[in-house]
Amino acid sequence: MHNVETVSRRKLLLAVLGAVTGFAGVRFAARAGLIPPDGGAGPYGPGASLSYAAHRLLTRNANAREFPRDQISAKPFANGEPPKDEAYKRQQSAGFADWRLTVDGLVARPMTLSIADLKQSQPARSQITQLACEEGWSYIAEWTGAPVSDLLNAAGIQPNAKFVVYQSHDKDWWDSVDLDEAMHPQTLIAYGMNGADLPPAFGGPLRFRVPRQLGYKSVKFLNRLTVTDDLRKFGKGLGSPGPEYGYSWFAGI
Ligand SMILES: Nc1nc2c(c(=O)[nH]1)N[C@H]1C(S)=C(S)[C@@H](COP(=O)(O)O)O[C@H]1N2
Ligand SMILES: [Mo]
Repeated sequence: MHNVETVSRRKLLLAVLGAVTGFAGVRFAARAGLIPPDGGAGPYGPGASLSYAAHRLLTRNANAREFPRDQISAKPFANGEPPKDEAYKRQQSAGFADWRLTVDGLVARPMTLSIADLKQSQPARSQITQLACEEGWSYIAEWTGAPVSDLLNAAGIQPNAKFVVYQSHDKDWWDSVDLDEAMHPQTLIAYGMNGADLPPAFGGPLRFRVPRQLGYKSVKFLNRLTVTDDLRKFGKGLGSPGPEYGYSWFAGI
């Protein structure tokens, strides 16, 4: 694994040069893992690739801001409603005892966990962070959950793994992050919010919470994590449905 120190400013400079010098530079950036899987297909085009490269080189170990308790929003905004299908409603009335999270793909030990299993097998982490929607609104809440890194380490990540794809009970919603983001200590599988169980309106019973990126990457009603070496194997191959609609795959803030 590279880190900020070894992947030096020189490489960043080269990547920047690549962005202005064209093909050879782009090939270099691709080899160094500095091009997002949507290839900067979003509205910002190559600028989005440059932003990804800069984040990856300079902020790999940086944390999302954490807030003091008195900053927690009194009225957090739930964007949308919980799923309306019978299967979800049945789960909800059973207190989500039958909810399962599957971890599969490039792991040594694929697993399927209930929420009780998840709480019991993984240490809990809490953090007060902001959820920021691309539309401009945001709120601050305390999130509690299992770090994705702990869960993936328990499953045993295979050496060729590069991304984690995560899926929702909401079939149209899925997304992915690179392994740096997945293994970052603030990236959680959240089951708690502001000291209570994560409410359905906010993605209960489980949510992928990735506070270093925009709200749309924090997929609600989470039921599956798949470790992969290649995002082209999923959906239309752009890493998430977002880039099809003009949102960039990498949504670092
Ligand atoms: N399953 C699912 N996850 C989702 C969404 C959704 O509609 N369905 N909306 C996304 C968007 S665009 C944002 S900004 C946040 C909103 O989170 P909130 O409901 O906690 O405000 O959830 C994201 N995760
Ligand atoms: Mo959003």
